[in-house]
Amino acid sequence: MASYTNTITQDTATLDTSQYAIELEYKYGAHNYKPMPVVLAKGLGVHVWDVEGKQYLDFLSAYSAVSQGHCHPDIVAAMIEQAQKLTLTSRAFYNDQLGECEKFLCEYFGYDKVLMMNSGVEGGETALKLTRKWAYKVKGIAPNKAKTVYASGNFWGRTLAAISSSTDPSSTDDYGPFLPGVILVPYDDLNALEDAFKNDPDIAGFMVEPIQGEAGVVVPQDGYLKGVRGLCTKYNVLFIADEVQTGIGRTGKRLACDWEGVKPDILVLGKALSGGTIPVSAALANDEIMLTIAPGEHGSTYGGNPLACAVTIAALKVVEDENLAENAELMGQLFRNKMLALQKQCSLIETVRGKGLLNAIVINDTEDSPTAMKLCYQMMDKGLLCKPTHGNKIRFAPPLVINEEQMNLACDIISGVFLDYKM
Ligand code: IF1
Repeated sequence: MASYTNTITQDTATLDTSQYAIELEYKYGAHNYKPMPVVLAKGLGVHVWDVEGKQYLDFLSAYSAVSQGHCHPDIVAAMIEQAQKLTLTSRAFYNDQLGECEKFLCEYFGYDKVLMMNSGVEGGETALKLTRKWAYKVKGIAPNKAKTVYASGNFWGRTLAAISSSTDPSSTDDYGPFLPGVILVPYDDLNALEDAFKNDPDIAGFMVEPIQGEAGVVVPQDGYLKGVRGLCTKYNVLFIADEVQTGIGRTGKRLACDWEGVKPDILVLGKALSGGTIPVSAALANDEIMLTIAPGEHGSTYGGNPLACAVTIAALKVVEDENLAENAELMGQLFRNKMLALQKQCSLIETVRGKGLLNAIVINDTEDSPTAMKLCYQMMDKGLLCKPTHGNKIRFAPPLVINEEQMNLACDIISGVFLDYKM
């Protein structure tokens, strides 16, 4: 492990392997991230290894994309097999994988149709465009008047449409002007949502994360999603669930919406849809919504490419074959129980929260304090990788393939670091 430096200090040829990789990125890459100083070269299951060969438990799993574990053999095999046959045709022509994958996705998640894209933010953008088409063609909103509601603290990506609904200055500062037609309501507040719906007949959709990830794993009260479903139906507003982070077993069910037995009108998926191999996202909806978009009106060069399709089917089969949602629920309970026990001994911990294997510890300190980051550095030294979000919150989201022994070891590392920490 190398220390972090802000400048190129010496001839790169004399640096150790980690330091060299870090300085290369710093010199030639945009500075839009500030990674922790660990340079990873290999991954398998819940583990990753740095260039010096040190092993770590990965408790970030690429922001929940690597739910099936790093380099899952079934997913990699499907990827290699398809890569040797056909990778990309564009959507100017049919390919022999797309229909199979679309059928698989529709049957798996229970929708009439799916529209495949690449990154999560494109999935969200697709949902938003579908919402607008539906607003004009089905709901009957006057041209260019449609609005969409979001919850404050939301995160759905980095494009201008996505940050137009953001309440986080680090996402929005100096990027204006923003997309109009955005209404914000507090998260987990059904009264505020109903007030918004009641006061504006031009509202076409409400896009919401069933658990807010970026905001620090904010779990709404039981009944919130049911309430959202009820209000959206009552006011003829589309319920768009952003399950890019919470979907595909992460929270202990196939979808986080399944916890309350609700079905969104548009479901957005990404991340674990391809198990961390290549970017794949999707928006699913029934015909009344999906068929409002006609040929030529939306798409992407890579969306629905044969490689993505083969990988997606393999990645979802792994989730079923290995009962990853059930495992996430069991291992998540183990994690939270151990961390709640730790909290009794450790005043640093304000809150332990989460569902399945999407969890966070809120540190008893201000948002601008370096405590959470220092704790993460110490856990890294001890062989566990995780990262703070919004200063004083640490997210713990390992691959869903984690077993009890690995979880116990991780909890021992976390407990040791918290108990030894000196302010
Ligand atoms: C970054 C956090 C996670 C998402 C939800 C859509 C997207 C995301 C609920 C867009 C993406 C990311 C992207 C990553 C950091 C990250 C993140 F740290 F911001 F909070 F996961 F928790 N909906 N989340 O969480 O998906 O276009 O990125 O594929 O650095 O931006 P994408």
